[in-house]
Amino acid sequence: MSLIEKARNYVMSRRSFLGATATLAVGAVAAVTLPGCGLQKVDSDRAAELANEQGEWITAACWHNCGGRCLNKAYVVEGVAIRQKTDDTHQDSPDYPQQRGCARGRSHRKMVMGADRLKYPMKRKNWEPGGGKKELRGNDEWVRISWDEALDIVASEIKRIKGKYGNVSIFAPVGGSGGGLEPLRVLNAYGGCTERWGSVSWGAWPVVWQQVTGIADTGAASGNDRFRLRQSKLIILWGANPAQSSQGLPTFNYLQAKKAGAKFIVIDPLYSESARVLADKWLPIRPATDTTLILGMAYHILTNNLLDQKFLDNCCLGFDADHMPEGADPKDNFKDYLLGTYDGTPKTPEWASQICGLSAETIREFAQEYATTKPAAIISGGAPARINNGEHLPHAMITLGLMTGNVGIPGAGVSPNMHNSSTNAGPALVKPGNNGIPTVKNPLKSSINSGEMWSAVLHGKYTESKGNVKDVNIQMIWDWFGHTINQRAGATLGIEAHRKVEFSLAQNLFLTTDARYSDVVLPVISQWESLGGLLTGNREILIYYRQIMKPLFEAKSDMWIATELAKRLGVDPKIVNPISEAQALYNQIAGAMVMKTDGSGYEKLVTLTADDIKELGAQGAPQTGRISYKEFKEKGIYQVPRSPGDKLEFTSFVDFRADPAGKKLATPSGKFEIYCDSLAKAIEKVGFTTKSPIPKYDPPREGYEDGAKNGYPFQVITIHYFRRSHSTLDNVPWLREAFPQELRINTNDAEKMGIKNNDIVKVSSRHGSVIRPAMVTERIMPGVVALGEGAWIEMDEQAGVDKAGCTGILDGHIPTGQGHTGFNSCNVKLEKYAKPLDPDVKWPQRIIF
Ligand SMILES: Nc1nc2c(c(=O)[nH]1)N[C@H]1C(S)=C(S)[C@@H](COP(=O)(O)OP(=O)(O)OC[C@H]3O[C@@H](n4cnc5c(=O)[nH]c(N)nc54)[C@H](O)[C@@H]3O)O[C@H]1N2
Ligand SMILES: Nc1nc2c(c(=O)[nH]1)N[C@H]1C(S)=C(S)[C@@H](COP(=O)(O)OP(=O)(O)OC[C@H]3O[C@@H](n4cnc5c(=O)[nH]c(N)nc54)[C@H](O)[C@@H]3O)O[C@H]1N2
Ligand code: SF4
Ligand SMILES: [Mo]
Repeated sequence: MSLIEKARNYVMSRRSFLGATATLAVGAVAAVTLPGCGLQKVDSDRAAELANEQGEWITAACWHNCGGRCLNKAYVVEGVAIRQKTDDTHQDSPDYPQQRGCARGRSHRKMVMGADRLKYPMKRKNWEPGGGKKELRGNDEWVRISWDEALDIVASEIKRIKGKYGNVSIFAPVGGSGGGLEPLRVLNAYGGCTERWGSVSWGAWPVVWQQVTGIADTGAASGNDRFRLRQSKLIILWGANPAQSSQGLPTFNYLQAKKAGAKFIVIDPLYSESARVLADKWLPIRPATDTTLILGMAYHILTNNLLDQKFLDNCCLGFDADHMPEGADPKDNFKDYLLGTYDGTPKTPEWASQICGLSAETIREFAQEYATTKPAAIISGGAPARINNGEHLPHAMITLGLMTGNVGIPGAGVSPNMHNSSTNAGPALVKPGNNGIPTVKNPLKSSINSGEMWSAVLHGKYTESKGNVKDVNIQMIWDWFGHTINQRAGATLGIEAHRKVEFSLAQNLFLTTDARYSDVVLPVISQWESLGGLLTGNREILIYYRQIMKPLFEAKSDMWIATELAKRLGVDPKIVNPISEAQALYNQIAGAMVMKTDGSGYEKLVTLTADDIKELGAQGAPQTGRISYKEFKEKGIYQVPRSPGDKLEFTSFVDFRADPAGKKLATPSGKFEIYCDSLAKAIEKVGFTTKSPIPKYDPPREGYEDGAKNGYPFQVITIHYFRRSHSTLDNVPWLREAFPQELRINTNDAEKMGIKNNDIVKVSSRHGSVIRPAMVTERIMPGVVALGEGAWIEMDEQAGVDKAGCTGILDGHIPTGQGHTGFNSCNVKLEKYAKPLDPDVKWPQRIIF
């Protein structure tokens, strides 16, 4: 009997023991977890047994929005992954490194085959058309239902809600991690829906970067590739922690730059893992105050004649009164703002020090070092800009680089270069083809910002644009490939909103927070159970992962669900699902392109014979490419050969710097815009807050200044965490054990409050409370606490606290700026919590059937 069959039988027998329904009241799952459940039990029992059996190493997807991308291989016996390993396709070397995975990737087996996988469609016991006892969402029992019943319920609720309220009442808040869009295909083909908009990821970077530099791509197009980085003399990691948030290769690449002589300065409230590995100097700064540090530095640079005046004159708009755009008030230039000529406040290091917490002396020294070391690179994560009304931060940071001319030179630059392009900026050197599935457009123009979506559901109003408040009556929420309640600010309102609507639906692999507060839950397959696909990562790699196992239990793909719903809604299934899965995969492989070694353009990557095409089960013509299909399939990766000095190196803005008049930037002035009218107008148009055309400090809502005055003496930062990719993988017991979800608090603060290591602390913001054990450490500055984002909400409704420490509970539902979410501007107060709390690794898993 195969392992999967055993697992099936095991779970089936438990199910009959438990009866046809199972309870998953909040915090009451203990009944179903006793003897080590289902797959994991069988998995561990059989792993040793199968260990010597002949299997195959197959490239397995590591498909999450994890900030890296590595080669992940599974040893598959009888259709079961019994072991994992990472890249050993070639010898490791600094110039041609292996693409090695992290602890999360190497634990994937425990997620995909987790005992808590959703196995069958389910409905809430007290559900009725229109909602039934809606207040029971999150506390009701689950009833297993057939796929037919599940799809019939979903289709009839969609029809009913459309008939009664119109398509606009169906809310499909597309995920932050940019997952599949299958539900949108069917909804759009059926008349449309209301969507969600606004970056929940890169903070204020995207619109600022685009308007000020003219480049739309925020991450990959900014900075240096890994070879050019080795030319840097000084690398400033400004609120960037690649060792944790760009796992895989980047830290290794930074170490090569360090070996080549770069000095590292880390600016971060935390003495982060990256600081530990790389930093020559650590500058602890109060969260959400970085703009003041930059202005203080800029003042020093200006008043000490450290400017690159020629670069400013030729390449930038708006630095001083002589370089302002036509029609603008000359008084509104940046130089006079720094000097305080008209507002009476010079932005001196002393002024900055009061806000950011670094001494004026430190600010001067840092400014002096930055301005006199060339080339120097400022590399920022999203974190310092992930603050309310924070557009001034990226604008000021870019301006600092412009003032010293540290831009457009190999090894220099200012960039939000993080995530999987970290340490390796530049156009993709290898990329997949288009899968050939056309998008289905939403006929409605209805979309609500993340910072207003829950209040819109609860109160029926949202901002469409400046001065344009619209009514909306949301009656259905459909969550998929995103963790909508958990991963957005204002999670308490998210729960209320889910309890208010007439129908709430989730499709996922697990009983996530969204699923828990839904009426119907649909189990989906993981990528390990799909036919396969291509994954991009850093610019040098393309991963080809294949099917590891057949779909587990009754899990189905998102596309299958959308297609079946289309049939029930009278929509042509061909619109929703126009080509086979095999054809879509083939299209990506056949269309994959690789940069020619001389950098002059792309050529086909994969040679495909008629037999290969047949094996792939697709239609197409044979073609010649750089590598054979067999090699691509067996290695599961193509990695572009590189060497220092090759024609594929990259530094942004080199061409522009060399010829500013000929190679203009795509901004209105053709230059970098320190005075950026289009940015100010773009922000104003959104309708939440305004921004000056120059980078003026504008204290963020719920930033440092706001909390100290109002009874919230601490600031919380919500960091991307080792344990998981956002919320994904949070349920893997190995990872829970290895990386506890702790509240980091400074030793002096803890002492003052009588808090010791592992004491349970209640953290409260204006928006909600969580409890977590303390990790008392000198590796965080006083006045700041840190909590990893992504823990799955586990409400103790009586006490009004989330026991898991989900940061979405603490962060406010606050729309500002370009409509991004400001997760790192949040004020909290702390108190010792009287009741004990078990480590979350000991909590029952969310197993229903
Ligand atoms: N392990 C892990 N890695 C991930 C992810 C994940 O979920 N888990 N998610 C990925 C995704 S989608 C993204 S967008 C990226 C995000 O990547 P980042 O934004 O770079 O990651 P963060 O952990 O939020 O913050 C980086 C560092 O900034 C510091 N910081 C926080 N607030 C401030 C501030 O106001 N000023 C300064 N100077 N520093 C500050 C933090 O202490 C942290 O050390 O991470 C990616 N990588
Ligand atoms: N407080 C706070 N919150 C944050 C952040 C922060 O710094 N602080 N960071 C933010 C950032 S940078 C980002 S990018 C967002 C990420 O926000 P989200 O995208 O909402 O978060 P994920 O945890 O990545 O959610 C992915 C979900 O999709 C599911 N899934 C995976 N594969 C499939 C599939 O094939 N089909 C379906 N239907 N589901 C699938 C996973 O199980 C998981 O539940 O979070 C943001 N949230
Ligand atoms: S960094 Fe991402 S892709 Fe790489 S192993 Fe970890 S989770 Fe997987
Ligand atoms: Mo993100």
